[in-house]
Amino acid sequence: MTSVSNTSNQSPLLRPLTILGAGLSIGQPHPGVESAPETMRRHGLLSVIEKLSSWQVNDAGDLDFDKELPVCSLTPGQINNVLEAAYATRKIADATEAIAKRGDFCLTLGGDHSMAAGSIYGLLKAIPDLSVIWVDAHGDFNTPLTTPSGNFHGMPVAALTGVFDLSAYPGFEYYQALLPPERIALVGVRSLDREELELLQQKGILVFTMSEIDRYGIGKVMTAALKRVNPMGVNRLHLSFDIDALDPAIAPSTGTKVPGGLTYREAHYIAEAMAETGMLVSMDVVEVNPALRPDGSFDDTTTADPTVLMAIELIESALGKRIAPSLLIEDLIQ
Ligand SMILES: [Mn+2]
Repeated sequence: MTSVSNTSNQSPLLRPLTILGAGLSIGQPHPGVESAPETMRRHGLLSVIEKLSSWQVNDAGDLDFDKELPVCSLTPGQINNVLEAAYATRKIADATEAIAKRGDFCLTLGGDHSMAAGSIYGLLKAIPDLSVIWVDAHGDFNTPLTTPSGNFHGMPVAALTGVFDLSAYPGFEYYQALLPPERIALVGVRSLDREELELLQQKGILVFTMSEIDRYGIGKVMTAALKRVNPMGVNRLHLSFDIDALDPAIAPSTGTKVPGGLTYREAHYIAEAMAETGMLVSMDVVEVNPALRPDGSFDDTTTADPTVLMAIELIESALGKRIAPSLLIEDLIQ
């Protein structure tokens, strides 16, 4: 941890929330994604959350993943940087477990999406009934045997649900798959490898692709996804939000762009629907890469990166920001 600060006065009316920077980048090939947590802070993330007047914000700073590790021998199939991934995953998991055990909302900022193999693993150790909505252009359901690239950010859902045994890989001996497949649903997907799709179907993991969103609308899709992962309405919820779920036209600074993504409002609706459950206890925001700015510049002091601003706005929606309360309208519509 590089810094610890408590930026608001303690109040019994405010819910505690801890921001954890997990700028992991070894799960994919593009440098820059590690700088997202600091860039989001510089663009006012903390004050934006405090303005919601619901949260007592604590910033746990950024985890440090630098460690001398031996060069790893070949593993069955391929996980690139496997020892670094194992070390970082454990560090992230220990941090999120501690935050959740304190009872804080845990907001983890990536980093690439491989960090969620750690964040959600740690959260599940503290909150065994946690259910997950995974918003993503991709399935993130490859295994070391099916991956075309060896990039760990394409495997976290498979690791979490135990479709392959991550603990068999060097450094990951500690790891356990703690997430039952029926407690995760994927939303916004539009790019799946063939074997990834077969494995998702075998495991019975529900995938709400962009087609379902086109056909039924995001409202019905979120109702169905939440019903699937939380049928009795009693489970606590985690939102893992990959910024590449949004259409690249509105969130271009990310490493693995796929056309035909979520609109601005669809993305916000997902975050709002999660907040409205009253059960959301944690969130990851990942794959924001400020080094991949649409204009090719690295200077974010003169013009703000639209993708960074989008990520901050989505966090606001997930933490309760509303255009207006909709309670009276709901009575009329139903
Ligand atoms: Mn992802």
